[in-house]
Amino acid sequence: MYSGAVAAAGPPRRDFISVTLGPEEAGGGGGYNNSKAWRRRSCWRKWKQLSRLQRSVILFLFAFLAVCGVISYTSMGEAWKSITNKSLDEQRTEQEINGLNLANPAVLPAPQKADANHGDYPELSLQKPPKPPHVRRGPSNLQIKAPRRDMRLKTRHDTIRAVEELVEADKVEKTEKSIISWRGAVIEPDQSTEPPSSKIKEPEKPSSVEAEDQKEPVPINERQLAVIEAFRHAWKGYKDFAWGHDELKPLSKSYSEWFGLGLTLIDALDTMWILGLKEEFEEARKWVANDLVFDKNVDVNLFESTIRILGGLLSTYHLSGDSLFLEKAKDIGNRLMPAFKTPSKIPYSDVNIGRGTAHPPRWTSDSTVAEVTSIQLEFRELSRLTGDEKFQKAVDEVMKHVHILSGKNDGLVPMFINTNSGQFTHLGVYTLGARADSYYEYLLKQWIQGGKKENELLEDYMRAIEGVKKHLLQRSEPKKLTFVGELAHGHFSAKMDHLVCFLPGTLALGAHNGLAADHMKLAEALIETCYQMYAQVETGLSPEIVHFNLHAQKGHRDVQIKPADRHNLLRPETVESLFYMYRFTGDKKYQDWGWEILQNFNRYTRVPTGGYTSINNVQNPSNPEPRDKMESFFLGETLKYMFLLFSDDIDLINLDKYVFNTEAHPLPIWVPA
Ligand code: DMJ
Repeated sequence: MYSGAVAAAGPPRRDFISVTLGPEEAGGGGGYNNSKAWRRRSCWRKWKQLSRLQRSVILFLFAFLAVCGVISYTSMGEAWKSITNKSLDEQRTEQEINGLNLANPAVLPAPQKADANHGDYPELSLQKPPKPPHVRRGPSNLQIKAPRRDMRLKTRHDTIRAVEELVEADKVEKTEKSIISWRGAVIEPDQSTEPPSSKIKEPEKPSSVEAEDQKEPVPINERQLAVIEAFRHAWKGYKDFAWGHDELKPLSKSYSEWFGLGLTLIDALDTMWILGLKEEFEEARKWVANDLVFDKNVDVNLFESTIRILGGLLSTYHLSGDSLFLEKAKDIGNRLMPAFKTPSKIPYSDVNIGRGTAHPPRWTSDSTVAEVTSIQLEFRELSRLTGDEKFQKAVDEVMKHVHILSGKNDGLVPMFINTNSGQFTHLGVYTLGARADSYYEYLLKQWIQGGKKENELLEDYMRAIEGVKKHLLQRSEPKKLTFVGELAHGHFSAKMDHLVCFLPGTLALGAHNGLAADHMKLAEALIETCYQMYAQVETGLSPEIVHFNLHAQKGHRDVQIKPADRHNLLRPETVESLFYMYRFTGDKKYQDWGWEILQNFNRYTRVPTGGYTSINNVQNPSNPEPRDKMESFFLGETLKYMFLLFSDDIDLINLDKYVFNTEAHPLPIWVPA
């Protein structure tokens, strides 16, 4: 209790404070006076009446409240500043860091699950990207809040600086995470993927970087660097003379159009991602965002645009997590759908993507079997991502139809199918080369994509490989190379397209997935043959087609080449198979063979001013007769498989998580092994 009387007698020492406004005090010896001077005097008097301890306690309380005020003001102020002062550009950059969909990002959008949604993935705090020593570990939201004890001692300026440092450190950490996702393509396909029948309606977030998969990046080796150099050289030519067009003509320093859709650029997107070519990727992404328009009155080939454009966009979406690519994939996917409006539901070969009309080639109502049965991986994936079953339904129907169709020979299919009747045509000719090749490849790969449940696909694949063994396998002289020939109306021909060299890789992939071990033996024999198709030729490059020697003749090699077949289009099939063989066996000879091939591409097909060219004559090292064309698959497939072949990192597109489409675009396996 405090009273004016006690106060007048001199303040006793008290250990507590109590303020009572009694009547005498209200009067205060002069009655109530509300003037400022009276109030000031009265306060001052009361202050003087307090004990030293009481004054110290009050002063301490004020000081404490003041420090708290400063702390909350500074942190609120920072937050407020970031909300109100942030320019649009800054906000866009931040959204991009978080993996949101925006056109023209300043930096490559980081994969969504790597950097975004920290709250959803608390395990991300366990990741171990290398950090500068001053950066704290732990979730970024914790890092920004400095411990109160430290903060209390800081002046306002110090406090702001400390917060800035921590925000800066958080930014560094984010940047480093995205760098890791560049090197070694550690983005993993979504582990919880499901076949589209049980579909989710929202587009799925494509990539997840699991904490345990955040390994240290595997350093790039010399051979991989050589591939990067080759890619850059090819890209320079494309950029300088053909930017935004379908194909580079490196000698005439111009371009050719096929569909007018920037085919090379789209085909090369995921290669750039895998090779870690960030700047090139960003530039290409800008083109896709600003200039890639599908609303065009143009006829495109259903198969080619599916495997190159749709496949390229889908895989780039999965690797980068950037939804721009999914939007574009949906757009082209929808525009290709009119192809399936045929009497038999076997699609037409050509679609006008602007008009929404489709038709067969002018001279026939047939489609080729490989074309209608090698678009499934892409359309099935599009269904899974969009939740729209129409894409998968259309392509599954084709497979079901072909599954029961008569006209096969021990699982081997003819090359043509009629879009009206749905029947095979030109019966009696069987090849694993042009027009049938990827039918076999996609039987196995769809089975893998769908989690190895679709038994009809597996049955057809196994039966076909038995058919190959029974009807198409032979051995050459003098080296006794095992090769895959052709059968025409009961007559065997020792002709083998370079295209058939996809087969060793596919067989090895099947064996890796638990199929017969003798498939691997066959793969080993066939890849040796494919290598010899290069090694036995003067330039060390394979021709388009070879004929194998069946009878030992002095001075004759196994590989014979006809004048019409001696061109090389920079095709990928052999390096593709070398890649699979190296992945599954670890035998370095496959890398060495690939290295020889790369050097020969550099020797005979490289154009000094930029780009690589197809050649007309692999038998003439002094004049291989450049053709003046760089096919889009050189960047989409050949160089990508080279880079992967030379890598010792099995997580660089892990084959238990991804399946490559026939244009080398990796798509996720729905239920990974
Ligand atoms: C590519 O477009 C694909 O690999 C297709 O399956 C076959 N032809 C070329 C490459 O040779």
